[in-house]
Amino acid sequence: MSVQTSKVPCRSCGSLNLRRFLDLGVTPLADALVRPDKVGEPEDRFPLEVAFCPDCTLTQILEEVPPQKLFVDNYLYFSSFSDHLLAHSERHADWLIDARNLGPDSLVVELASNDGYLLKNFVDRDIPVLGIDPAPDQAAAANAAGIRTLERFFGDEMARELRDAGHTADVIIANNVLAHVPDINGFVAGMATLLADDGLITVENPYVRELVDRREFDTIYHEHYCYYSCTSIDRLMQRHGLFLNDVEFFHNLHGGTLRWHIGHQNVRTERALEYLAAEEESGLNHFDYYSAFADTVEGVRKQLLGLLQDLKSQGASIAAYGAAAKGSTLLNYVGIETDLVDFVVDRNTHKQGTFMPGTNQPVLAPRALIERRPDYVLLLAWNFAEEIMAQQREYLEGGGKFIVPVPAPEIVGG
Ligand code: JHZ
Repeated sequence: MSVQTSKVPCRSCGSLNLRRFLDLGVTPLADALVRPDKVGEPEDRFPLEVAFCPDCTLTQILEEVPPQKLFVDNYLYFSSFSDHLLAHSERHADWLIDARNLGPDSLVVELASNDGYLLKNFVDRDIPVLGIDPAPDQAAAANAAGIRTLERFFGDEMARELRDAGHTADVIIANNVLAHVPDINGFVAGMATLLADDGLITVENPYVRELVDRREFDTIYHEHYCYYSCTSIDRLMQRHGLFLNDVEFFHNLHGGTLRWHIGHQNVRTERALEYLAAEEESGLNHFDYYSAFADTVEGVRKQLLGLLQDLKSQGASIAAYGAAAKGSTLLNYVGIETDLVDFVVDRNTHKQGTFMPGTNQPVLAPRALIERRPDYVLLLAWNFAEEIMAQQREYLEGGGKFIVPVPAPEIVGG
């Protein structure tokens, strides 16, 4: 694989110096779970290659699948299926209400508000909200629950419409969405347009440092156009007159998540400065940090495939937990088909009855682990390991074992 590519411009700064460092093959779309009547039909597949921009430090994939295909047609991800995420979101809302003194005259806007899992905390306290999300079923679920939601893609044009209609946001929340946007400059320009002069934006996204250090290669898929650090966010925000003022880190959320506090004024905390300095010192802002990642990922692939093949040759039965997008990357990249893993369970009722993209395992309800008692369960949703293992006490107490695939395959329980 040649590392230099000049054809694709950086999504953030437009540089033509992107350097490729990882190729995960040509894979199906990670959330394109296959409906029973479509099994066996050809699936769309796209190259999945990752590159680093030496000019603004942003890591990104080179392929651009149209967002309509990813988030509107057949998008089954509902945020409300994790208790851990719901508890995290409630704490976030409580903190914002206190810190920003929010009340009946405030406006909280959430971009990619999904089924209203976060905004409901504000609605419960009579604080006006506006959710924006292009996914039809999720937006409908939010509206049905009384959480005002517009079924649209957000960008600067929409922000201007809202502003012209007299709306400005005291708080804008953008969790796990900035990675999902192809036109990040249009998106951030829109946030700047919509934010009140003294307003606060909080953005959450998995940390690219953890992706590399904790070998979370399976979080790479076509929905995630970009993989952020504080430095790449800072440069993106500054281009639109916004300032990165504070940084928080949540070790246990989606494999290590950053929350950035952003506003129109430059009031940078010591903590933000420390994060930026640490990124420079650790090398995260330079290509060398990423150059060995492809070998590392290939090592995990071989180890996991070898482990599953050994267990299978000893007569073990293996299932998987979590029809997650990251699960799809893992199964497809490692090459885990139905001869190794028989079925996948997931408690998202919208995903049950479908089949994993590319590898064809049926998605069943979690009770299948008790009914069928596989010897091992490959934990595809490893980011919720604690929550899932607590729920699966009966399976574990009956002698069942989990295989946690990253950072290195490990057998837990039994
Ligand atoms: P989950 C999602 O990624 C989607 P995914 C998205 N692309 C993104 O950016 C990241 O999150 C951050 C199920 N589950 O959320 C629910 C159980 O069955 O980790 C999900 O289908 N039982 C927006 O899809 C899946 O597992 C449980 O107890 O890779 C987890 O998917 C819990 C907690 C979850 O990631």
